[in-house]
Amino acid sequence: MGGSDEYLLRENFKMIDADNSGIISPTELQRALGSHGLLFSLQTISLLIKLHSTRGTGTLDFSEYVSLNNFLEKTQSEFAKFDVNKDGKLGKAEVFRALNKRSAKDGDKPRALTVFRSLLKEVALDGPGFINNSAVA
Ligand SMILES: [Ca+2]
Repeated sequence: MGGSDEYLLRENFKMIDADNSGIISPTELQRALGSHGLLFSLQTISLLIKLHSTRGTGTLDFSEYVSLNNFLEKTQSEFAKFDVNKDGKLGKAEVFRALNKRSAKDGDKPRALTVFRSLLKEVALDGPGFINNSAVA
């Protein structure tokens, strides 16, 4: 990660941290992702946070946010690979294929897989799609 990336990440962190508390709460993260068209339930948001919160508080400090951001970028590029008809959304068949492929991967933590599944289900079946390149950054 270069210096300017860290600068951008810090700016993003500040924007998401709406009440300037220095940590990102589940509702702050939900609102931030929602403003990019990524509408997740608080339940999925909490799973996402739990997966990356090394302090186990249910909130994200800056370094935990960086880890979440990397996860989302990786997930997004994986989603894009499964978007076979390139319509920017994952249909049910594409989701099914994605889940099967991911399940077969070695070394995947069960918790990461659970979160990946929740994300896929929500964006693919209810949401507007996850493939917009500007969605995460
Ligand atoms: Ca906050």
